[in-house]
Amino acid sequence: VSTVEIIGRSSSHFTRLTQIYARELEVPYTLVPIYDITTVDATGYGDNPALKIPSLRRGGSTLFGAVNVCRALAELAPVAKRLVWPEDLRDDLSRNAHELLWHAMAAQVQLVFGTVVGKLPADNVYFAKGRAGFEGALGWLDAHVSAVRAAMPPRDLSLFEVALFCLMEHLEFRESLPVAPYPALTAFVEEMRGRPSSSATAYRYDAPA
Ligand SMILES: N[C@@H](CCC(=O)N[C@@H](CS)C(=O)NCC(=O)O)C(=O)O
Repeated sequence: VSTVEIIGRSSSHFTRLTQIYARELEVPYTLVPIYDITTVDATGYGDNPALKIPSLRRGGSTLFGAVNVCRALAELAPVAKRLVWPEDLRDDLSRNAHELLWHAMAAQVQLVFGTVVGKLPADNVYFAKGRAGFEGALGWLDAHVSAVRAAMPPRDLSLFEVALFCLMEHLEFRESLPVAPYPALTAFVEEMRGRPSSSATAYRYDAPA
């Protein structure tokens, strides 16, 4: 398998999702860091016109977005793993769980980009409502995470679990929301933390050499 490039940041939860997939699926990769997340030049984002990370570059082609990247990594994987994708789970509970998880992933970006990077006031209705919905989604996930996981077939990896892990550790890394109100989610994080793919991708800020 030839080495692929993941364009992203070591401090990004969407990027970490793809890095954990690459490691678990034994696809060699190099992380091409983007140092300035405020730049509006698409070149730095692997030419993603939406100015978002991550992207995957392989074989002269570029793929945008974390879920796309995970799917492509699964196709490149030299090993057979049991993978669970959102479309494998068809009950309302599982579908709601994915909806709220993707919402929370995006809400974390909104909160951090707006109030930390953009230094905008957190009490503005845009962030106050964003935060309330974010907390609502996390509360729902905390109440249902056990049932959602119990409904999944035997697996080595699921997009839901890896993304949830990346999100929860990011809350602590960025100190955006306290994790204490979500005991089931913090217990889940402890379980996932032991994987070599988790420790190898711990959040940090990339710095130019
Ligand atoms: N739809 C994208 C969203 C990714 C995303 O929001 N990435 C964040 C970093 S974790 C980002 O690009 N933030 C910069 C910005 O929002 O301007 C995906 O699924 O990969």
